[in-house]
Amino acid sequence: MTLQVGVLGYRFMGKAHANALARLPMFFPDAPAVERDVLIGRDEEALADAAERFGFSRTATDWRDVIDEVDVFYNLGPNHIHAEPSIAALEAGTPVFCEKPLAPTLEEAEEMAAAARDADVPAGAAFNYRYVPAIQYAKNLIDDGELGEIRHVRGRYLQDWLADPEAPWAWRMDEDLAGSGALGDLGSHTVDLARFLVGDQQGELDRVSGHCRTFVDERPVEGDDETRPVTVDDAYSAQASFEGGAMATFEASRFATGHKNDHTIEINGSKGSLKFSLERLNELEVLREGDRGYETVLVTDESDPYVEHWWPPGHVLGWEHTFVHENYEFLTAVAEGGEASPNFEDGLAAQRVLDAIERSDQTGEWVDIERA
Ligand code: SOE
Repeated sequence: MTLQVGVLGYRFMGKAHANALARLPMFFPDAPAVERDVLIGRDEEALADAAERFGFSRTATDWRDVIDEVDVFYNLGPNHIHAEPSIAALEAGTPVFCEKPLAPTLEEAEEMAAAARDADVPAGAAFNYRYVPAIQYAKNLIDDGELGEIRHVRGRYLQDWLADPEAPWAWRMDEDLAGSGALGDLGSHTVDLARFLVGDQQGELDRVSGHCRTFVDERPVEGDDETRPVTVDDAYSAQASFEGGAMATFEASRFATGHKNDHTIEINGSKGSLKFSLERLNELEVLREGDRGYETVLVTDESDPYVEHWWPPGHVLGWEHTFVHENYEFLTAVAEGGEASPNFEDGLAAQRVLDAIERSDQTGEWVDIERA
């Protein structure tokens, strides 16, 4: 059976996922067959152009008209439209793949996770960085006990696209549309990676102290004389603890001059350590027990996660491959009736951390993170 996929959103994420769907039959022959059926958006002209370029059969300007007609629904729109269409799809028994952060608010994330619990179909949260081969390699090292007991997790996600105060206003700067700023957009990735990598050993993050800051609170609207307020954070930092006792520090900024898309994570355990940087995503720096320094492991061998599907050793992969891998896993779960990973519960768990960081920033106190 060919899965008919409906995709809401045709800009950055629409392009990334459409590319992944197009690559699947070529590189993952055991992936379920999919048809890029319907592309959903509001601007008819832009939509028609995107549908042609991305290989979709048709378009729709209202998700309500097609949600019952597709086998899988991808929600790649801005954060404020994650909840309603995703919940409607789940209630119709349609599997959903939703971009991160799961929702603008904890309340909506809870409603989405509740809808996913009630539905008997996969509900996936699109945290693509779990699907970098070097990150999967790191997870295997930690699970095999190579790092011993984890003591520290240090994650930061740095960008600089807002350092210029004249950079134009966008939906990502509006609390009603995005929920939060660097915190939700970038911090959700780091929190998810931390949970993914050490959560099996350390449990959930349980306490947090957070700090958020907006440096420029008004921005020009492109092609207009108007300005609009920035109602989200430009940067955040937080310190946190895991139930198992490990300490974590997290940071993200859209004002980190010189950093374009710099996501790093470092983990120190009682026996060893590892360091990963998205700017060198084919590598993992590993320090094992007894070593005097870090060894740089090139994670491009055929035995490394997902690599056998691509090129011979040393022929490096890129950012877009993470989308192919996550689409492969999600669609396989759909076709085989399995569980999506990460799922809406993971999206909700990350959202609980983001919400606690904001509350801590407001009160100036450490905050306990809500439990499931
Ligand atoms: C924001 O600038 C952004 O595009 C995020 O929305 C993505 O999730 C991240 O992968 C890259 O940066």
